[in-house]
This record gives sequence, structure tokens and C-alpha cells, in this order.
Amino acid sequence: MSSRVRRAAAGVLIGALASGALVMGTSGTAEAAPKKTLRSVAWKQDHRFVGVAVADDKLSDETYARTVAREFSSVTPENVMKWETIEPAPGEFNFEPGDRLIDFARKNHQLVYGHVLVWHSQLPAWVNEGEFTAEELSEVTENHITEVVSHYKGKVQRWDVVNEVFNEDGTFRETKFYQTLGEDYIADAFRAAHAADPRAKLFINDYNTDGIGPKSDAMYELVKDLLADGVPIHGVGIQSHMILDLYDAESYEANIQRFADLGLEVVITELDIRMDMPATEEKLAAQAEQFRAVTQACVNVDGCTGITVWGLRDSDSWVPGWFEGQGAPLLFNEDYSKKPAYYAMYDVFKTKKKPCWWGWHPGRGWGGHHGTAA
Ligand code: 9MR
Repeated sequence: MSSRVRRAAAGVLIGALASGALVMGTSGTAEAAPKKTLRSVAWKQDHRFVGVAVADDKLSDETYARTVAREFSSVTPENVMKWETIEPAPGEFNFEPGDRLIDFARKNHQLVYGHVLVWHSQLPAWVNEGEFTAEELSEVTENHITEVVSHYKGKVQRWDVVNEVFNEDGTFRETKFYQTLGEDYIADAFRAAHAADPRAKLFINDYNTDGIGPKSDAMYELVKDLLADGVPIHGVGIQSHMILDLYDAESYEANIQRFADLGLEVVITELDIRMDMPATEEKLAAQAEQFRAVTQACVNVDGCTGITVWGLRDSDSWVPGWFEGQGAPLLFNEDYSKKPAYYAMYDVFKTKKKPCWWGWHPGRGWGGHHGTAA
């Protein structure tokens, strides 16, 4: 593609993302209801995407679909691109539910964040319990990645290539892949994904890597090594499944910044903030402040390109099913009304934090930049 064509294509994408606001109009019933949408303020003010994990079985619900389309500029399939769904039997691929989401995203001018190629969980028994030599498992994995990424070539802009490879202490998790192939399975997965779609941005993703600590340190060392070895890795996903009031803003931002400083993109990939139920007004207000702080941390770091929340409404969340007595971790109530957390995120995006200076810059010519007027 010529650079002119590429620029034109980028222009279309930018226009499409921004157009969320035009399509959508007003929403919400609260007194302070913003006139715009989350996706439009995030994109227009900050050039960041706001994503949501989408449950395939809910897309047929009109209000659910309308809210996902209106408020978000990126979608992540919550489950349907995982190995057990997409390749349930050797070489048998089930792309239909994933295709449905791709189609939805295209109609609504949304990005797609692919989730996930290599993960120890939601792995079909034929892989997890299969008796493979290293060579065989390597081939099975490469084939899986090649088929899935090729199928979605040009339609999925970012992929979680490997997910949750670490234990809490920063050692490698003893998965089928690690036990059979050793650490090399990680670099190999990135190489296979890159070969299948050289333009897709490839991510490593994990939870409890939100602040600086043994697990995020291990992630940092690993990605540094991968970069030094020329492995095609482009980003780090910080899942950010959080607990109300357990948050260290400084550490969170410093962590995002150090990955960005390596030249990598950072995406907050699975944000939710759970609390002990019942959810009181006070807790919901505190939760909003934590959403505000997380959003602000991303906005403060140039390399942090987007935030995805892990589900639309509290009633869609994985949390109550996994943590007894906990819940209410997202931005919308079951009746699709917006929670204080929604307004907090909106507020950060709509407030431009850094001045943008336009003018002549010695050595760079005309243009704008953030920060001080130098
Ligand atoms: O939200 C997903 C839930 O519906 C599934 O049952 C669960 C199975 O492990 O996975 C959930 O999503 C996970 C994501 O794929 C990876 N990071 C942790 C997420 C929450 O468990």
C-alpha cells in the first residue's frame, strides 16, 4: 500500500471512530447526563479507544447491542475466540461467533481486540490432556495461531497472543505449553501470529500486574528480552481486575510508564473493580474515584492507547460467579443506567489535561505537541 493510501485509510478510521458521537446522540437519564458518549470523548479529546468485553449470547438483545455500539469504540470477544470455542477439535475451526462480533464491529465502526491465542484456561481437552511430544505440540500451537490470525487478518487490530504466563511470584506458570515446550513457546507464538498478520499489534496480557511488584517485574524482564531478541511484540495488556480501595495510583502509573518507555503500547485490557455486596452509594462513589484514577493514569502516559472494561453491566460480569458476595464491578446497571463510575471515566476523557502547543518547532517544522511550549 502506498503511503498516500495508508494515510487515507488512517483518515477513514479516525473519522469512523470519531463518528460514534454523531451516530449516537444523547443518552442517560441522570441529571448530569453528558451529551456525548464515552467513545466520542475518549477519541476526540484523547485519541484513546474505550472497549468492552462482549458476550456473544447477549448481542441479540437490542438494548445491549445498542449500548455497546453507542458507548464503545472497541470490542473484545469475552469468550468466543478462546481455543475451546474456536478450535474445539483438532483442525476443526468454529469461526461463526467470532465472525458475528467482527461484523457487529464493522457496522459500528469499532476496533476489535482479539482474545486470546495461547492460554492455559478454556483450552480444549484434546490439547490440555493430549499426549504430545514437544514437536507435536509446537505444530498444533503454530497451526492454531496461523489459522485463527489468518482468518481474522485485517479485521482484528490487536491480539492477546499469550495470556497469564506468570505465577504471582513471577516464575513461569506450569502450563501444558510451558511444561512441554519451555519458555520458547512465548516467542514462537508471537512469531507465528506476526507471520499470519504482519500488521496486527501483538500483546502479552496478564492480571495482578497492575502495580510494580514481582509479577509485573517478571513481565517487564520478559518483554525486554523478547524485544532484544527481535521478537515481534508490540504491546502489554494490563488486565486490571481490581478490588475496591486496593489501589496504588503511583505504582499503577509508574508501571504503565515503564512498559511504554520500552516503546511498547500499553492497553488496560480487562478493567473491573469489584466490591463486597451490597453496593451502597458510598461504595459506588469510591468505585467511581478508582475508575477515575485508573483512567487518569492511562491518559497521563502517551503509550497507553486504550481501556477496555470487562463486561457491559454489573449483571454481565464474571465476578459474582467467581467471588462469593462480591460484585458491581462495571460501568452500567442491569437496566442500562449509568453508574457513577461511568461519569468518572467520561469526565477524565472530556477534560484535556495537557495543553497542546501549535507552532514552528526548530528541526520539526509546523506542528503540535503536548507539554510545555518549547
Ligand atoms: O469473563 C470470562 C468468563 O465468562 C469465563 O467464564 C472465564 C473463564 O476463565 O473467563 C473470563 O474472562 C477471563 C479472561 O478471558 C482472561 N482474564 C481473566 C478473565 C476473568 O476470569
